Amino acid sequence: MTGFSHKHSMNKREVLDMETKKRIFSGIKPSGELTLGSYMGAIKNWVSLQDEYECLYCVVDMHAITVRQVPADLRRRSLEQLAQYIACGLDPEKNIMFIQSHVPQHAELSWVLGCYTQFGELSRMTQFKDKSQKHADNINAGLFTYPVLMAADILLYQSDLVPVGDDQKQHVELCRDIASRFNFLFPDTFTMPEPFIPKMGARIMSLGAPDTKMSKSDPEGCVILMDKPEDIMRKFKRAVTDCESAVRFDKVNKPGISNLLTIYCAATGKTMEEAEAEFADKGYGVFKPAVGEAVVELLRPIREETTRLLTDKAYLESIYKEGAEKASYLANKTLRKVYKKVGFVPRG
Ligand code: ATP
Ligand code: LTN
Repeated sequence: MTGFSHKHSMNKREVLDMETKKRIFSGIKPSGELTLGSYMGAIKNWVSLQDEYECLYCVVDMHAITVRQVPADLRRRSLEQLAQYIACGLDPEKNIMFIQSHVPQHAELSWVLGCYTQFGELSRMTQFKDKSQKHADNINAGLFTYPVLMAADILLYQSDLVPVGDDQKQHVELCRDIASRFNFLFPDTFTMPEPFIPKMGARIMSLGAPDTKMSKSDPEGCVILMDKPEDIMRKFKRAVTDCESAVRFDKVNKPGISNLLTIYCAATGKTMEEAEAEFADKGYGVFKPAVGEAVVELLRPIREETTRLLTDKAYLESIYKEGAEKASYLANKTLRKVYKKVGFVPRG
């Protein structure tokens, strides 16, 4: 499946951009609804990088099946997630947006890289340890080799930068280890990628338990992008705080308030000093609803635009089809090089 005519789907500007701009790859798995955490930790950054870089943003559905999914839900969420990428401000004209399973080179490179990754390295991954505890009845091989597929995602496109939240740093570091091992054996194969982690919002914590990451699997502590305003307000009003009354950033002693301040700053664009000054003489009763309102206003246009886009399935299909074509063209260049280097006979 690797004879390509995809060059034809790229115009001159796109080809030029690919030759001059640095490359970005990132993805989110459609294993649940997108959260405020994934927006502030990842997507917000994607949007800010789209002009300066050549970006590929992916719906990583193959990663999603490392935990059990209901097939119809996975299909629906994959499309919804693509619509949400666009609603968050990613321009399909500027970025290559696609669905991972549409580009078979991800799985192909993943197999090769798996043969250059050690069992011990994968055993040390904290996400694997967490997920195996959470899904003790289904510790499958895919869950274990998950970071190898992620390394394939990144290296396939010779990516320079990988914008992710803090929890993914370890996976990007493993990807770098795999790339340098491979490059040592087979020089000049892969570009060495760097993680790009935001200063503000790298790790948004659960509203109910501010010592754990906000995650889609915790409905009350987590705000999802499609939440209605009244749900958002309820979640913020109930957010866990502490028994003081001062609104000040202190991660160790005031994790709940510090998390709310971080969310407030990321939602409004204010600095921490500005936010602290704004609420200096106000109690939590004023502060918590103010954070809720800032998030309601941030998410309102995203929710409305997602709903609108989902009524236009033909448009979404045209985006992911074109995205997969362009991605395949780029992916194939790397895959051919890798197959040659490891000693596979060319198909001719
Ligand atoms: P799960 O809990 O099922 O593993 P998740 O909620 O961590 O999923 P992903 O979809 O895997 O979400 O994450 C997508 C991106 O968003 C990643 O780059 C991740 O680092 C980032 N991200 C996710 N949750 C947060 C968070 N709470 N704070 C900051 N960034 C986050
Ligand atoms: N592992 C990531 C999702 C992911 C990803 C990637 C992120 C899969 N492939 C490539 C950046 C680059 C997660 O669990 N959030």
